[in-house]
Amino acid sequence: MALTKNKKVLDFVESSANLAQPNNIVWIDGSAAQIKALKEEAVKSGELIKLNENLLPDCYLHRTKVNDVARVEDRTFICTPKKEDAGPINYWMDPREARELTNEIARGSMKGRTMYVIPYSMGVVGSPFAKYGIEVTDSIYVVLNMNIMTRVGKKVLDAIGKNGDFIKGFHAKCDVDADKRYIMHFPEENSIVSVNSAYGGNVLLGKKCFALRIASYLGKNEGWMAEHMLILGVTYPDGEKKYVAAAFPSACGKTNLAMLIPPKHYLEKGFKIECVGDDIAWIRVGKDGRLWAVNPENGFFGVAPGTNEHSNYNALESTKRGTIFTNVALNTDNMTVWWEGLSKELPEHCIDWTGKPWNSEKFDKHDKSTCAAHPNSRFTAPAENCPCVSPDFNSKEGVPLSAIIFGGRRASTTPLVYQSRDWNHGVFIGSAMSSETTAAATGATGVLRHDPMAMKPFAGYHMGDYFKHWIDMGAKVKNPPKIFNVNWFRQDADGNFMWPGFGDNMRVLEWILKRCGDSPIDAEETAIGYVPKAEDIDISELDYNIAEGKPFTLDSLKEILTVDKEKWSKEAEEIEAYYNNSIKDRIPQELWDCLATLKANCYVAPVAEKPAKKAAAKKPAAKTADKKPAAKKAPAKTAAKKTTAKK
Ligand code: SAT
Ligand code: MN
Repeated sequence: MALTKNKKVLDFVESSANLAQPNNIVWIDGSAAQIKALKEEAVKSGELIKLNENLLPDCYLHRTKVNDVARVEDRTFICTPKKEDAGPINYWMDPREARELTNEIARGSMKGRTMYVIPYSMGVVGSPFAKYGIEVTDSIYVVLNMNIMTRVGKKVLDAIGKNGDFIKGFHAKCDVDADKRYIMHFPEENSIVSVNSAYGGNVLLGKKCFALRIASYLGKNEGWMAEHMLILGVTYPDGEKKYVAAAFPSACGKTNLAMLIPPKHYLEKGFKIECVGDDIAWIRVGKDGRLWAVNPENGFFGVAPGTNEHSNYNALESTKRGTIFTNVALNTDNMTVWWEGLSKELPEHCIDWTGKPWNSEKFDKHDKSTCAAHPNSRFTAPAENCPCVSPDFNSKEGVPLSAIIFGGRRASTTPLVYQSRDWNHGVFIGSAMSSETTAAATGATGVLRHDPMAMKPFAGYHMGDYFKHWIDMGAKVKNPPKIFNVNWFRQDADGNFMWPGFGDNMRVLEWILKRCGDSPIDAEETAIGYVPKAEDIDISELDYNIAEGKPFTLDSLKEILTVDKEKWSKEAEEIEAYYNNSIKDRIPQELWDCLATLKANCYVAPVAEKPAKKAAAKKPAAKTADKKPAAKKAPAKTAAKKTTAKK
């Protein structure tokens, strides 16, 4: 029975049903009894496998089809009437064409099946940040995941009220046919359509589709921001709290940073990290002239491989109850789950993520296809399970940000940490981000690609306008957060990581926050921004060895803080080529100015010549100066070694 009198909701449900022709319609009220019954039904049908109730209470395993294991960026479209509004780095389709195409695919696809209507809220229901959605779907897996990842049920319909608006989400599994898979966004119609997939990021429509693609568009129009960022709080020994938000591409360690456990001597002093969010931040200007952020989600959709009690104790604990695992391996001896990196011992009897028997003989550590768990296997865990979840997790106002951090996987060039000179320069740094690709999306992994603000696959409109929105937001805030860039992934000549990462990232966080107060600690001004004086990063009790017999010393730290002007000069060319050839237009002048400064700062004068003071700064000059730069540098394939770690 319909749970609302809102005509727009009723019309949407009716038109969806008319199209997909389900046998019946079930409204998700969010009650424990209804969720329990759905789990039982899914276990009966084989869609979920019930795990050991004593060891993993209320936990389930789900396997997707082998053709459906990650986001499909090349089948994800922004459907704006004008192509240029989607911008040059989004896939675009005409909205009418997109509707016709997906209607054709979805027509009658739910015959003999049930259509579930999920009312959900991104953000705490009733908070000024909250936005509501209705997702219709024929997948119980989607219902149960949405019930963990968002706030679901009747209370959302009550909040939408009789006349309120919402984001329409239509999902139909159809035949899970990869050739007819489409994830369509209609930002101007507040609407999302997803067909022929049943994998997380493609079908949990509250997540990337709504909370990033549609929300980034809404944010631009309404004066706020939707970002691919974790949010964490640092509690100091005296009880003071500071918050940071950090953007990293998918599967680059956001969940690990968000739930970091500081090194022992920090804990002994009384430092604590609290997790507000691990993937998405919605950010608004507060009355006090600062930026305030909330995590619109209610759970974690984390990458399983590599997660263990040392790499991320808090994430692992979060998965111990009420969790749905997707595409991990099943340990049939005790009906628990396993994935590469969970433990050194391999399970004796195990079924891999495709449902086939697996044992250690099958495993070749150089061949991902022999893994028991898919490299992008996931856990969907309630945030409330997390031992370090922030007491501010459900705050309606969110938390004030002291710092924003950008980061990616870079084997060279980018130092461990540096700070922008000001907000606009910080926007430039974010716009110039690049990172090696991971298994979170289909396609090759380990390939260096530009990923501005980690939003390449998620900005719901023109990337140039998105940069402009960042610049405009900075102008609106009296006390904007300071902006930093970090790189946990720098490698030495032998391909070894030079920084331990994980809990030791606390040392970098501490420096970052020391740069944010009223009387910031000193730093070195370099060609690219402010770099720490090596002595100012605490490396005490750091027992990480880059190579056998070589302890981490001040010199090791100095090495990963170096800024090589020659490399940065090439980086500047690369950024210019990206601006000119990929984003093409609508790049704000402020960013061209920052690029010109970078070029000038990295200019290495030929011997006996005077260094040029400033490079030609204006956009047209920059364009003509670099007609065919993209050809210069093919995407670098980096050493496969160790690149899957998510520190
Ligand atoms: O698959 S998701 O898009 O939900 C996760 C990710 O890629 O960050
Ligand atoms: Mn993500």
